[in-house]
Amino acid sequence: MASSPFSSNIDTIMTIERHILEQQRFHPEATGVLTNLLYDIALAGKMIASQMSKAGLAQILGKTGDVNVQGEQVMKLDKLADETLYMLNDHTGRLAVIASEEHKDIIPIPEQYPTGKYVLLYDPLDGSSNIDFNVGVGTIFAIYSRVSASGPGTIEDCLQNGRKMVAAGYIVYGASTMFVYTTGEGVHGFTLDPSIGEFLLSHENIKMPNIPTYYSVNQGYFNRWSPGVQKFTQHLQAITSETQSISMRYVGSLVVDFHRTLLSGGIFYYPWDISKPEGKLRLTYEANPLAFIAEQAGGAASTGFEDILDLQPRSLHQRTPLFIGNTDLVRQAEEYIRKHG
Ligand code: AHM
Ligand code: MG
Repeated sequence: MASSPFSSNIDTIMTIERHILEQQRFHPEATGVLTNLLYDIALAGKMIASQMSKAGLAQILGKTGDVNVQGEQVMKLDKLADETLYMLNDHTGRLAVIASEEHKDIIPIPEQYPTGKYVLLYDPLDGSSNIDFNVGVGTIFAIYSRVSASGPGTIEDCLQNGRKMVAAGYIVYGASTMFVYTTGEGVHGFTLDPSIGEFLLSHENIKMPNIPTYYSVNQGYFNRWSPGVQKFTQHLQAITSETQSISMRYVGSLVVDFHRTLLSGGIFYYPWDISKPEGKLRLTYEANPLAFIAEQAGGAASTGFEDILDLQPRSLHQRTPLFIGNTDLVRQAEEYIRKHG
């Protein structure tokens, strides 16, 4: 192999584009369509991040809250994130169909554009109730291969078992913007360098630490939980000893709470309760993609009874309880629930 004529370390900078391309080499049969699809999502992430950074300004500049200084409509950020993801993906010929938290039904590819072999599901702006308080939010996505033969994609394309997922990821819009994804070859994280407008590899092959640091749950609902969930929570509180402590953090944005759990070890859970018998979080575009990432990072994700990825989705916006994080803790939660309900 010819050696580089340069002595600087510039060729060690791993952009997201280069990384996705290198991952593609693990799959000799790959045609590059998935690579480009992931890159389009990363581009959407950059565009959404740019709007997010102006979040507070939209209202100030718009005065009425409806129209900004350029005379454009001021769009709510979750709608804007939804449209950005759609606009970057509707015409590329890579997708058969799209589904979004913001739309009741599946979103077809417009007739004038070709359909492709992949299916994209997303929550465009998870945790959007936090935006007004300048707290981190994010985009979550899942990608499948279509099961329908050709033409417009169908609801069956969107309701596939999580184990069929081809790729999953999320983008966190926080103190910095991060893109985290898996194609089943480990979990990789990139941080947006705003000075060059590019995601650079910052967290390679993420593995969830085995020693848990935090548990994360909305403990305000404690009295609504089942005895098993209550006892599991009390067990977590009792772990704190002189040698080990497990602290509590809860942001209220699933994607941010999960991101912290992934990097620090621990467990996030949003169980069912007496007012939400199905749980709150959505299976197809929240729990499933994060479950794929958790498993790839050595963790687990469960409903409290079975693995999230084993569920067969019945509807687009189906809710599910979610326990996600270190495998030991997820299995302990299942054990408490099995014993105490
Ligand atoms: P949303 O889809 O309306 O944003 O709700 C999902 C969010 C998750 O990001 C978060 O984990 C959860 O709702 C917080 O709910 P709660 O306020 O009940 O703790
Ligand atoms: Mg959400």
